[in-house]
Amino acid sequence: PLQRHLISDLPEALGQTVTLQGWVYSRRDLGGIRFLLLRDRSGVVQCVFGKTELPLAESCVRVTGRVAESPKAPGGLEVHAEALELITNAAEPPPIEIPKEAWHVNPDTLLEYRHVSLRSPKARAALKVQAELVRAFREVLSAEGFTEIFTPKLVAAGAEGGAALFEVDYYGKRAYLAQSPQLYKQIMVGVFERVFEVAPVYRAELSHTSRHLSEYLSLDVELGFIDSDEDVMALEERLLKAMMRDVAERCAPEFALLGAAAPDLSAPFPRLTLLEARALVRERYGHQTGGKDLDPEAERLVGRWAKEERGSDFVFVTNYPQAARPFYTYPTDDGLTRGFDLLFRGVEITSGGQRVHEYGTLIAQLRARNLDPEAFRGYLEVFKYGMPPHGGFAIGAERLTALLLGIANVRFARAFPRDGSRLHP
Ligand code: AMO
Repeated sequence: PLQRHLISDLPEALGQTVTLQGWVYSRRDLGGIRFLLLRDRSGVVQCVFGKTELPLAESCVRVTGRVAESPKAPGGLEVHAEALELITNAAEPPPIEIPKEAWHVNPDTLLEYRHVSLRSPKARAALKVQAELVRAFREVLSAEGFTEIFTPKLVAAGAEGGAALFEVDYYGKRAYLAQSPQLYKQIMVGVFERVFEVAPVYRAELSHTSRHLSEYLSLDVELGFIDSDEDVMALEERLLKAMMRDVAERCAPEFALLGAAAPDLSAPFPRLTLLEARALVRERYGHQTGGKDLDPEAERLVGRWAKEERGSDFVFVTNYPQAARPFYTYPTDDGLTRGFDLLFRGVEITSGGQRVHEYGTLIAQLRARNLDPEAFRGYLEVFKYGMPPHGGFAIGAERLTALLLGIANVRFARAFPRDGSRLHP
């Protein structure tokens, strides 16, 4: 079999003849000498040719040559090519040129040609970091006794109230794409006590914001036998700190490429009740918030306070009013709930809280919201058979990734984003 080197291994192969495989990143003709920039999964290297005909950008090639030092080449190395083999010829030049540095085309064009623009080192770095975040999520939770679950995405009823549903024709009946695994992850607490899921969820969001997708990756957690939402927040803080530390270490090259700063994790995540948060943004920053929730500007200001006063990139906002939370949220006597949000760098990345675990209360909560208990039959039944006090949360993976890496729009933290106007590629 062919002894193939990766570009990242070349520093150890100085003076040796190696065979590389990858894509033609770019080519340059200087008359008697021709340069081919080769890209593989591990990096980029300059290959130097004589009069050889070089294939179109993005063709797949195999290059054999000797590794030499070259202070002027990217990475300080180049390959003096002896042979070039075409593996797959690019049929035509790519619709947009993949740049070495920043893109100079508008973001919509990048998304239109996402199948090609994804090959740029920065686009790839963002998805790589996301993959590592998800891996760390699984590892940390598995080590704490959680079991991974896989719940249906075709469902009979929505769980999240506010958010709009995508309807599907299900053998002549009406079904929906799941907005969240909420009801199923609760049922699964009755099976495993501690569960998590990594899966896409669907929100028919027509609003064009930089933080909403129609399909996003939800990192869901649910655990039983808790005392209150305090246990849930403690778990999430532990989890996120471990994920962030792990990923900052493993993905140091990606962070450097993207100019991203790892968050400061030394301080505990501060907590404010929603009422305190409202008062804070009003009194400290003169911002008036209406509505049931914090608006994006209020979130930004609460995030700023957490950073300036508590040295934290994260802040929990707790005790949301009942009117602002779905029916499954644990209500307290004061009209509030044990439901919380977590903000990261001034943007909500999580909703979570303690849930109702008592059958009668659940029925009352549904009725109070004019929801038909019949639509939730399968879910409700399980509350007759011993559900422990439980709670959990969901992290939006694209928001987490984008905020961590300083990416301004969640669309660029998903390989093929879906939104109100995009179903291709
Ligand atoms: P919620 O609806 O707040 O809560 O969603 C949880 C988190 O998911 C992310 N998110 C989104 N990301 C991208 N595009 C969207 N349209 C979008 N909508 C939400 C956010 C948000 O904080 N079942 C509850 C969670 C729970 O209580 O366990 C739920 O789905 O980061």
